[in-house]
Order: sequence, then C-alpha cells, then structure tokens
Amino acid sequence: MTPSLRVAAGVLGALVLAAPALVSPALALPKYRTQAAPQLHLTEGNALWALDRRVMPCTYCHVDPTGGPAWNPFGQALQQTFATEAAAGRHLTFPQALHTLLAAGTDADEDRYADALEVFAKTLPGDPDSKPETPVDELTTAFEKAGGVTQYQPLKKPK
Ligand SMILES: [Ca+2]
Repeated sequence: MTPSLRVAAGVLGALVLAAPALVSPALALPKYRTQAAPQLHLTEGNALWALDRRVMPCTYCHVDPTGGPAWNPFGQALQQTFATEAAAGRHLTFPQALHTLLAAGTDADEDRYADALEVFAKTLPGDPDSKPETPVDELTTAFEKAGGVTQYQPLKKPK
C-alpha cells in the first residue's frame, strides 16, 4: 500500500467508526421508547423529545447506558409481566405490559418508591441510586391527584 493509500484507508476507517455517532440523532429513540416515552408523560414540554435520548435513557430498562441484553430490575420486571400474562393466555402489547406492571404497584429496584411513583417523578425505576427527592407520602398524594396509574394507560392510536 502506498503512503497516500494508507492515509486514505485511515480516513475511511475513521469515518466508518464515527458513522454511528453521526447518524444517531436521526435514530435517537428505538421503537419501544417512542411508544413508552409519551405514554409515561416523559415527553411533555419537550417538542424535540424524539431526538433526545435523555427523555428516556437506555438505563430505564437496561443495565448498560447503550442498551443491550442485560436488563436492570425494572426491565426484568417488564419481561416477567409479559411472561406471567402470556402464561394466563393474555398476550400483551408493549404499552399494555408497561401499564400492567405499573398498576401492580411494585418497586423493582427496591428503593421504597414504587415504579409508578418513579415514572411520575421522572427518576429511573430500575436503578436504586436514582430516586425521587420528595418523601413517599407526599409524592403518592401528588401522584393520585394527577390521576394515579390511570394516566399511564396505553395511548389511543391517532385516527
Ligand atoms: Ca423504585
């Protein structure tokens, strides 16, 4: 390989490596998150939410900040919800499974804030190091006043 070819190959290699970072804003939120983020009211007041991974980071359900097969306790609880319901003959959609889990009132990461309260407070329900600052009683009152878990029902499809 001539020196100039080597430089060209190096530049090409760098571009290939950089490509995912360059295209990621267009693919900002995978399908599950484009369904879940509005359902959980995480998009309110953010017109550009679909381009903003912080609206619902991978660590909402995954262990790794870039996603992948390892699920955190909330992601595992969600998978368990699908499995339990399927065993009872109910094959849920993703939004239905999400609502079913939140309605169960469980606390996946065991930080004493139920998953639905963490959704309401915009903290991470699968990470015990992320939890609301408001005391549980106070937060529960505000949550119920806002409509409780009903507010996280699957959204009606636009006609
Ligand atoms: Ca929790």
